[in-house]
Amino acid sequence: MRIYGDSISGNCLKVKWTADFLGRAYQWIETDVLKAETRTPAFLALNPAGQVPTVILDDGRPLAQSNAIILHLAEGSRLIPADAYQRARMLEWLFWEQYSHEPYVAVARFQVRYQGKRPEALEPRIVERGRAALQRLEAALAGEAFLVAGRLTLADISLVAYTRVAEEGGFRLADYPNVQAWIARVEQALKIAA
Ligand SMILES: N[C@@H](CCC(=O)N[C@@H](CS)C(=O)NCC(=O)O)C(=O)O
Repeated sequence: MRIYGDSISGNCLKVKWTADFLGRAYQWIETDVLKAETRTPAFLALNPAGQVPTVILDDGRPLAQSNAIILHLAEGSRLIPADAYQRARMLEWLFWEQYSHEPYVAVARFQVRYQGKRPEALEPRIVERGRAALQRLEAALAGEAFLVAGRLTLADISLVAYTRVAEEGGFRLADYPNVQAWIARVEQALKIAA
């Protein structure tokens, strides 16, 4: 499998961590978003949306969208609950991540860390919704080690990607102690450096 990804992107790291956790062989092709390497004719032929992560499976078929990719890689593994309700709860988090978390927490981080914006200059709506997303995680993790079924699933991998670097977007993780403890647990389970 070939993974086209940018190492600064949480969406791309979700794919790398899932492949590493499951012991899947892959070739990582660093694709620099800041240099518009996702917008070249060659890349657009792989993914017309012009975005990483994009993978080319061993049989040559392409697949994009981080959460779709990790679902495909983890099919049949312990990262997806066998129980239908728990699996649906995991999917609930994955859809929420893309609509209510990533657009605020990741966008704030991109603007501050990579576009040089001061956190005070961020659009208030981004900050408010980012904080609301972190607060929702904080509440969900009260008394829980992981988001679903009491163990590591794709919900944790997807949501930890941008949550663990939220401070780069001006958010204060110290305000969310359950989230901080969960980040450490997920990083340990995935064997990724804190
Ligand atoms: N919803 C997509 C988002 C993908 C995305 O926004 N990728 C960014 C990097 S994090 C990108 O490729 N941006 C480059 C561009 O749009 O040209 C996913 O989860 O994979």
